[in-house]
Amino acid sequence: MQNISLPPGSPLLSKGFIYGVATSSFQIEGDRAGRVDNIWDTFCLHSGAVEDGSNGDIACEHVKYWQQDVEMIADLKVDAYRLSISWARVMRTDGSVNQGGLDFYVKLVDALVAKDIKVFVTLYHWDLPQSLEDKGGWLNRHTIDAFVRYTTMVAQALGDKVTAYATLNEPFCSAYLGYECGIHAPGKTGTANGRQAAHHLLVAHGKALGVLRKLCPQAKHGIVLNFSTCYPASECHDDKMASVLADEYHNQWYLMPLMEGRYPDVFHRLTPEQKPTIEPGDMALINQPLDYLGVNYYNPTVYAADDHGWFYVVPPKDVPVTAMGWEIKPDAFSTLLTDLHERYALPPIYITENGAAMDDSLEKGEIKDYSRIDYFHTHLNAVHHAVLNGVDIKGYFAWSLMDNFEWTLGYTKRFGLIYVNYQQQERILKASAKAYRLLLETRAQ
Ligand code: IFM
Repeated sequence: MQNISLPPGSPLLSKGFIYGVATSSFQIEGDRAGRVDNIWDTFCLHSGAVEDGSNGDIACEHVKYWQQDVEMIADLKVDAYRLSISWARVMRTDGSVNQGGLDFYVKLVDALVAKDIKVFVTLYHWDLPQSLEDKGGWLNRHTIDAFVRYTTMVAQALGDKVTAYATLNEPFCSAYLGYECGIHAPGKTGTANGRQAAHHLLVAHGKALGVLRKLCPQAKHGIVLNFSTCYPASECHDDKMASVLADEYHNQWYLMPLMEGRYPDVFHRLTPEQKPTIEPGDMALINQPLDYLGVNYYNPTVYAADDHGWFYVVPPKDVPVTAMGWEIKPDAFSTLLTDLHERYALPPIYITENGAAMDDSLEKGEIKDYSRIDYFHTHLNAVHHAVLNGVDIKGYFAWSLMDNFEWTLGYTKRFGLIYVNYQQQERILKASAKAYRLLLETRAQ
């Protein structure tokens, strides 16, 4: 497929629907010297932690090339750009502000606004300062206070120039991958750790929300969660139960406390040692009104029951997959959105991430990533169907603006609309970037 199209008259073609591209600080910025250490710097040093042994020291050198990157974003004709702030660039180890770091984001936001590009800022996209991790990181309640101080610094500097703030990106990844399975930074393990980190992250979200509302009253405030639609491996009762449990443990664990002030029923399956410590007032702090919910979706997951009444993942077999090995199933995206809408009284939704890593090849200066175009086409049409089902979706951000550091997979996977030649730091528009731009240009004016 060489084009992205939507049915004529689709709400996704209307003037108010926002299209954007997204990135995160650690994945693109480089300029290691301009900030203090964070947990990903440390994690990347562990042998075997990152597939190609790489790190974020250089990445896309966005701090150096930010002006050129802003031109590139504008050239895509997007309405909005979603970026994250590096906590370790803004706050020094002693807790004081790093003015140079903060000024970088002020200049970046000003340049985007001057080009009429709406700015969506995420405060925490997994890159906790190492000095805080040294004191226990998200297992230590004091990290919540540090997050509030950091949020205050950013909110005072950027204020209402930002269209929308998100406190956290994908707390599932920070808590489960980082503190429960240990495959992400900081590499801690254990159910108790994972659940406690998740709880502290959600409380940090709640406290930061209050600060944002006070300091940036005109901006919208929300949080970004990732979801994977859960399917049973078979029609048998145990597998069906397994997929329900997995959904509660990985998806609803984050959304239900935000929407209803309680954890899902799977909470009661945990032993007393595994349950997080919840202080009086915590659930009310988490359960505050949101202006929007950011939804990140890439793929569904299939689950089967194990012998202990728990669940395990059944890897995709004989189905289309991306270069990540993630199943491509656009109808699972509409199902997810419609299902969330039916379960909860949700605020408006922005699709804050959706996209695919594909095996791109640069031939004669061109990247004909037609499989990525197909992914965007089918997934945007899935969003269209969800809107027709009554889901209030206000916008869509493609992940990602450009190829970047894909965490434990280093630079081996490419998610960008724009190809990055890391040696020369050259940016080349892929066919998918041109198709995305064409879709945006053909919208109602
Ligand atoms: O690259 C990540 C991003 O940082 C968070 N969401 C998923 C993307 C693809 O894995």
